[in-house]
Amino acid sequence: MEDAIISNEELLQELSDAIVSCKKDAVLAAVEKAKGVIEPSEIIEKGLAAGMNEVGTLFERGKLFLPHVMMAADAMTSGVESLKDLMPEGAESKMGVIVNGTVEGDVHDIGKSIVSTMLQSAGFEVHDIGRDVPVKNFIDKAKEVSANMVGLSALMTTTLQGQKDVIELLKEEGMRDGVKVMIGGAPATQAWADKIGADCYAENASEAVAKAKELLL
Ligand code: B12
Repeated sequence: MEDAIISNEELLQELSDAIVSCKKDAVLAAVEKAKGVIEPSEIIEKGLAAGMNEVGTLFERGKLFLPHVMMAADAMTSGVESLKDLMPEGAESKMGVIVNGTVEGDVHDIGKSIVSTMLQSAGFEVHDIGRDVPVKNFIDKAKEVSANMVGLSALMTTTLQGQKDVIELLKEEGMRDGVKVMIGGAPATQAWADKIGADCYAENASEAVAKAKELLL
């Protein structure tokens, strides 16, 4: 029993180290090894995302440079992609319709995509509208698919304002009562969510799933 725990920890460490190495092959090999042993959501959050956070720290300290970060990001995306066939498709009867995207001016989409994948496999109908998404597109898509919730990701202090702008436009369009708003991304906080009148803030993808269930079920 203890062996299994240790070996899972080692696998998670290997996943994280592979991301830090910025090598796609190493990441895909580590994912292959972990498949079937560890839950896909855990591989993503406790292995790959943990590695990406480490990359962020090394970048901030000047130990890694932007090309490394781009390679790590690319490897991360491939790693998550290779797990998609293992993630449940989602329930037959949809638990709610969610439009999710990264706000205008912000191209960071790794975390947002993880959140979309996890919400989808939890049974929500998710429309991921990408990154650098103009405010109006969130509203248009929410109308088109009769969304119950909009998810807004922002990874830079300079783009956090975009989350507020979407909420304001939802109000202007008279849609705010019918559409919950969930915000996330490294610089977002519960205090910011309260300030801009979002319904909730989630720190990571598992929390996003739990909070979406709380608000929509
Ligand atoms: C990878 C990365 C990139 C990649 C992005 C690739 C991609 N496809 O996403 C590239 C290289 C392209 C990039 C570019 C830039 N980046 Co950059 N980048 C990062 C880095 C290192 C990691 C981000 C990441 O993917 N983390 C891993 C994921 C899994 O975590 P996450 O995104 O936080 O997501 C989790 C949670 O936040 C949450 N979540 C996320 N979204 C959502 C949404 C909802 C609805 C919910 C509920 C939850 C949720 O759940 C996720 C899963 O657990 C961060 C550093 C950091 N510490 O964050 C800098 C960082 C965000 N970048 C930064 C900057 C400045 C830039 C650039 C301007 C270039 C530069 N000079 O460095 C450009 C931005 C261009 C633009 N206009 O957007 C700064 C932002 C500073 C600030 N102002 O706040 C950071 C903080 C680095 C730094 N300290 O300088 N970057």
